[in-house]
Amino acid sequence: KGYHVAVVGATGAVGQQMLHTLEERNFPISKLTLLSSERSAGTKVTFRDEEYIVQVATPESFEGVQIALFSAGGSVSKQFAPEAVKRGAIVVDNTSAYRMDENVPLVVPEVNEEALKDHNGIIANPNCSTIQMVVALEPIRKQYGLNKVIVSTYQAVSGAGAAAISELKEQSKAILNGEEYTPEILPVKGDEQHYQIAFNAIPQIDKFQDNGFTFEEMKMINETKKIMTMPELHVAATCVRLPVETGHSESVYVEIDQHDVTAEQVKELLKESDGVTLQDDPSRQIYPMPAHCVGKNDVFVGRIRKDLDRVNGFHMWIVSDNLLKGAAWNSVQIAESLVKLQLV
Ligand code: 11C
Repeated sequence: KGYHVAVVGATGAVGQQMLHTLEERNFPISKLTLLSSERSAGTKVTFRDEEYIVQVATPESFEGVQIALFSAGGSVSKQFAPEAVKRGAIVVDNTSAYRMDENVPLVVPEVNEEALKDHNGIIANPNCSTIQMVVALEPIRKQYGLNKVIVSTYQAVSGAGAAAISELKEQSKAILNGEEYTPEILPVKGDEQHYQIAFNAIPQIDKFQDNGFTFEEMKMINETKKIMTMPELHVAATCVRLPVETGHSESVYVEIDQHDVTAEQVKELLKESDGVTLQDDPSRQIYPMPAHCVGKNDVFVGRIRKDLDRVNGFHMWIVSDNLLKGAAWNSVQIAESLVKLQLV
């Protein structure tokens, strides 16, 4: 017994992690269809010891598919997700194409699994930096109430895809060898200016919006409000790219509704929370770091401390593998929830 599953974008950084996660979780699959854009079609991929050839996605590719995991860019999702739904599939879309559509649930299972019940064929997987933050914020909101979130991110280049990883590696080598290197990809492929990422920090992820925030920052703001069903929540974000290959980090300041909570209580709460691993012991220099969270599904939280001036303010440091909980694992987890809730 199993499901006919399609992975769209099977050769990409996230697509590869999706296949790995489906294997690791032993997801019930009776048939697997691997799809991509024309550029990557024909690539051979091994899954559960069987070799598959990745096919070009067409509307007909989705005949008989029950669950389709999309991660091939927004335009591919716009073109093919409705075709998949028309043919009876449930789509879990890892792009930003449908996230703010009011008919599309935006789901992080630890936070709003129940929202899956309202799906109309498409379920959106949030942005990586949003997912890891809300996994840590939701237990705090439930226990103490939450009214303000200010976040600064320290994001890895793999969030910008495989080409950005190569750019970081090639550039680092060139600079260490004293050679010239012209940046071509970061911060944003289509933008006019490109800047060195090796040995640098770039305070721009995705394109600037008219309000002075970048699109990545607006994703964190709008998606957090939608996932937590808190349109009134005060959220602000500054997103920064660092020369880290994988693993996004975030410095998060929150204000809760209650005034008598201690940092120890917040630590105890997060220690018991689903999907969270607490790594917080300054006396032994224990705190999360991206290099240590790569390959792990959890969200790691540490450096929890009370603000010195605001009785309801707390600071914390949140780290997770952006390709796993930020993308592939959250998508597969949604698929597992669909099975558990008998929605597929
Ligand atoms: C980054 N967060 O790190 C982005 C990547 O909307 O799914 C994820 C883009 C998205 O560059």
